[in-house]
Parts: sequence; C-alpha cells; structure tokens
Amino acid sequence: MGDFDGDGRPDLVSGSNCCDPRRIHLFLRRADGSFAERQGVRFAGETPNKYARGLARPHLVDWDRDGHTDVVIGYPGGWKLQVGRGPLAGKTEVEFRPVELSPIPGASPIHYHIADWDGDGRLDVLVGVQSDRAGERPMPHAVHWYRNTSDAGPPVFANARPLLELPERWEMSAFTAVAWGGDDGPSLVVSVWKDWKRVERGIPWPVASELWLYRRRD
Ligand SMILES: [Ca+2]
Ligand SMILES: [Ca+2]
Repeated sequence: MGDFDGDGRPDLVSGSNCCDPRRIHLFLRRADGSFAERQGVRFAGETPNKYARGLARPHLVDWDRDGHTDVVIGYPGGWKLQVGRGPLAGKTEVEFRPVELSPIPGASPIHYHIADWDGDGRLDVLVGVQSDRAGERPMPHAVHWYRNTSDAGPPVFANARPLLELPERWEMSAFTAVAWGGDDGPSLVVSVWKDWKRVERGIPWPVASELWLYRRRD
C-alpha cells in the first residue's frame, strides 16, 4: 500500500502474478474508500531478472525522500531492487533503475519487505533468504535486516544483520512487518510451510502451512 498518485489516499499495488515480468498492477483508492478497476503499470528500463515472472514484490514508498512516492520492487532470487521514481500520478509506464544490495554470502532472496524496522525514521530493507547452494547442507530460512544509515536522499545500507531463523524443515514463502497489538515497534508475520508430500494432479503441496508471529525484542 502507498499513495501512488499523491492524492493522500493509500493505493494498492501487486505483482503481475503470472505472467508478465514487465508489469505490476495498480488499484487506485477512490474517495469513498473503495478501489478503482485494476490498471497495469509497465516497466521501462532494465529487464527484471529471470525469476521476475509473476513474482514481483512491489512497494510504494518515498525511497529517495523527495516528497514523491516511488515504486520499489524486489524479486526472489536476485539482490537487485528496481526503483521507479515519482511523481507517479497518471503514469502507465515507469522508468526503473536497479539498486544492488550487498549480497549475503551463501544466501538467495525469497522475499523483500521495506519498513522502518528500528523506528529511526529511515526506511530499511528486510529480506527473507534461503540457501543458494543445492546439494550441500542447506542453511535455515532466515530474515535479515539492511539498516539505512543515511538521513537524506536514497538509502545507504549497512551490511545485513540476521533477525530470525526458521526451525529445521520449515520454509518461508513471504512475510510482512506490522505493528502488533499496540507494540511500539514492528513485529514480523511470517508465512511458513513444510513437508512437500501431498501431491494433487502431479503438483506437490505442503502438508503444513501456517502464519507465525515474531515479536520484536528491544
Ligand atoms: Ca520519491
Ligand atoms: Ca530505520
């Protein structure tokens, strides 16, 4: 959610969810609170990576702190975020430029989230990761935090720091940061699954699928 067109109302964006890696979907908010019909916002600029198909994780935030909402997209499997700068009102095509994060050794991104994790007023990047090596003993799925150390302009990130690890056999599909039950800081809600044993129509499905809440420890 975020204010795409600068009218003060939070709008909704989503990935294209099969099969157009060069498009995200936008639902503008009407004055009565309902959402307008879906519209596409196309990419101009660098082609997203091969994992982009239908798996974009778009955010609407003021990335460069110039007062205009920007679109920031992360993709599973890659360390590049794509940033499309605002003002965005009325645009159906946005020029995106890549911003490369410092990779976490041995890890591959599953999911990105953008939030001010430590409450210092600077937007940070959270990334969920898995092992990037097949065949070796895999590292547990985990969430790491790239802290923004800059007070103005585009973020400048410190090296990633681990926030949590999932127990063995559990895998992460996505997560979000929320203020939970009146907590001062954000907590993490993580969507997890395990045991890909159930097969329907030739497709494996997890036996267990749950949402886990991780409260922030100060
Ligand atoms: Ca901006
Ligand atoms: Ca912060």
